[in-house]
Amino acid sequence: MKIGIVCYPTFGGSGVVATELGKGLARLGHQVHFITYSLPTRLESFTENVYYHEVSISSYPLFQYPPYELALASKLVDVVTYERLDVIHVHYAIPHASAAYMAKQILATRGIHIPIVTTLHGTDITLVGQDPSYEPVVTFSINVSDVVTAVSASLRDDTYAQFAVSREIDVIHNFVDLSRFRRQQKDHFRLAICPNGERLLMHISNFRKVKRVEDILQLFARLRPQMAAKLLLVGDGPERQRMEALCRELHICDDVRFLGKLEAVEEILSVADLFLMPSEKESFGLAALEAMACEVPVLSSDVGGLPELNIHGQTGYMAPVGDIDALTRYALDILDERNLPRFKAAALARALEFDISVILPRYEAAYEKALALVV
Ligand code: GMT
Repeated sequence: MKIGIVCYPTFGGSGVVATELGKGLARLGHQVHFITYSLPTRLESFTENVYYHEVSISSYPLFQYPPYELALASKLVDVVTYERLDVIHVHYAIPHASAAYMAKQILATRGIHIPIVTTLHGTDITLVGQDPSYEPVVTFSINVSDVVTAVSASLRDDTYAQFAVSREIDVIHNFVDLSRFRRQQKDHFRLAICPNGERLLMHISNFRKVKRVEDILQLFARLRPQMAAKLLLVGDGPERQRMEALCRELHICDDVRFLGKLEAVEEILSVADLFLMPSEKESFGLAALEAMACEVPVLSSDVGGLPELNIHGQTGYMAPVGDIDALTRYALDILDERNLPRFKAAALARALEFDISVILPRYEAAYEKALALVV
């Protein structure tokens, strides 16, 4: 099959899922064409059956906002026509689903009929999509997509609850490639960060407000006097500077390191004892799954799709959003040497259920279903 994939190419779960999916499909022999405004972060090297088409946006003094959606639709028309794609798969509804719909209409006038599969990822539904400046277009483009998938049952239910959508939405959980994400021997990393055998807590995100990084710092400030520990914060984003200031206020700078963006997160995850995800909203929590694949238990909030991944008391714990006392108590429990090995083993066992080999056939089935609708 020839599949066009549209996604955000930057650091962020939806782009990671789209890119790993495309690479996985290519390994199975499908031809995959990525159509984005820059090279997706995880599409680092040449891969057989993978093609990349850059959406170029020409500017003009009249445009305060260059119309990206039109440039994307035009590029889709071009790639579908000349590469003879069978299906377009868009990740994150805004503005990809509506751009794909426009391309589909233009192609139909040329006698080319192509189905659109839309995957909803999270804030396109739970946050941005509900803004009145986008809502009518999001609702429409979900309704006119040929197949719609959501990355958790929680996100599917949110879509039904918050939009005038009654069509079928298939749940296809996110996945991890366990041949890449697995615990590696990185003793030198570990020694450099925790020279005296301290426990290592870790967080990876885009440092948006919704990730509640301040809860992690508050938790760590309470845990630190009770346990020798270090905290590694990986990633960057709008909240980072405020969080650095909070570290100073809480007097925990000596034990906290901000690493910034990293490509090979599986290497750093390999030395962690606990992954923290206290988010206010989280449709799935891909970074938590990647941590579990590296045998790292997860302490998360109990919102959105997190209960579909993190098993309370087994693979880690979940606490209500903002409940720092509970988070601290649970962190101490997981990190207790009598408990840690059991949590680590359960985290890996759970991750195996979300291996790419389990989930990828579900996307292939979604494409078949979409194709059957247009022929
Ligand atoms: O949250 C965002 O800002 C968008 C998106 C992204 O691109 O990172 O994240 C969402 O999609 C991920 C992949 O499906 C999910 O694992 C994340 O839980 C989800 N983020 C939220 O729901 C906040």
